[in-house]
Amino acid sequence: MSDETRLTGPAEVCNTVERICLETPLPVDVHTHLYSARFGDLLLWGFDELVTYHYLIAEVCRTNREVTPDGFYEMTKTEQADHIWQSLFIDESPISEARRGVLTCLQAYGLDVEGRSVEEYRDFFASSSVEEHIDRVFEVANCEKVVMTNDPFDDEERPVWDAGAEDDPRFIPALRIDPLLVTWHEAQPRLEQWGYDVALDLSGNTLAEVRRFLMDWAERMNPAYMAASLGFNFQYPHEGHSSTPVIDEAIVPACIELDIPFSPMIGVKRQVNPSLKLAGDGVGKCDIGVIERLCQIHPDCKFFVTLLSRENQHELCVAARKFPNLMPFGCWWFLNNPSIIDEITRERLELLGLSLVAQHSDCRVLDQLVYKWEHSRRSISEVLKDKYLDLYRTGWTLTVEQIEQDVRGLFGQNFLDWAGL
Ligand code: HDL
Ligand code: ZN
Repeated sequence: MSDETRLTGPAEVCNTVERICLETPLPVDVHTHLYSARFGDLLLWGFDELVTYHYLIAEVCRTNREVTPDGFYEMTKTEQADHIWQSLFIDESPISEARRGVLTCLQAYGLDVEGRSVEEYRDFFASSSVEEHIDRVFEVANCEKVVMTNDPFDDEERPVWDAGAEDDPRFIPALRIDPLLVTWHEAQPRLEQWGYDVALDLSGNTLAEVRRFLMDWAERMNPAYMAASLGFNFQYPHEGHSSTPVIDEAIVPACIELDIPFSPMIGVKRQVNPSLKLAGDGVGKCDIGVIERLCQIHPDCKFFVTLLSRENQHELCVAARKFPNLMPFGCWWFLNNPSIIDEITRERLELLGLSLVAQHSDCRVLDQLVYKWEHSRRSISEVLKDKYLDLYRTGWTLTVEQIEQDVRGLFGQNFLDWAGL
């Protein structure tokens, strides 16, 4: 402790915590939908992609009811962006989190937000190559690495993996396997087509072959974890449903053999409004018992979990107290808003201390790495100020170095250490 920098006084505690939260390099953003440059158009970036983010599509379809969702999707990307910009930014204050985020990005790039010139914004992005812009975004966001979402069932993505492994160390693969658990009836014929001896009724060698499929893709991708987004009503165990033996006999054994976590992300209520397409999903409260039973039945498997319902987040904290193989992460999707990040981060620190990953961005557009983390850093900073002040008031000695270590952990180092990466 002798050569560490002790904090003396509440103001210094608060100022130091804020500085560290805003300036700590992000070790890893543990869940995104970003891709490295080699994936081509799968990587979304630039003004029009920012403004047509599916969160903003949902907002424009409720705000400007003169254009129906069908009418919106008939527009070109540029027309969609112009429509959203006019309806959600010019016609009314862009006060929602997803709207404010676009402006945070423009400001971070040094663009004239007050000028409101879409032409200037489009020209800015057009003047960079994707490689240049990736470098810029990682620098502005002060981010070291992101975890992708890589789907072997995606016909656009699979050929990129056929061409070789990921070679940009900033982009860590994650093996996304929803179809194995959610739409087995669609996954089975595709696995068969790819040479795996699998039957719809899971008979014969099916579960060993699913495990071989997972091991083959793990060989190709070297994923940080295996993930699946599961509905709010997902059951485990689920009597008579294919998902349970697929988990028990294929996914979990493969994760244990690979020594990587399985990441069930639970709570989506799919397509509550199908006309909104990707923007049409809702949220439902899941049975936390699914997570408890996974952790209890498979104590040798690591479970890296985020849940979509606000109520489930508190239950997840309690479950994590019971199972050391359970690591909660992020304020996912509809939870990724300052008011809820605040609540979730407080209850996590109060119940778990620092053994968690406070946030992920879920970015679909490269530029969101800038705003989602700028916003989250500030939200988390406000919580940590209170928590470290509480500690300070007990007479506990606080040091800059300890807080730096704590924050780096919360921002993703805890995942890298826990997953052995
Ligand atoms: O399933 C997921 O990973 C979700 O994050 C969905 O992609 C969702 O559409 C999303 O983008 N949430 O932020
Ligand atoms: Zn996601």
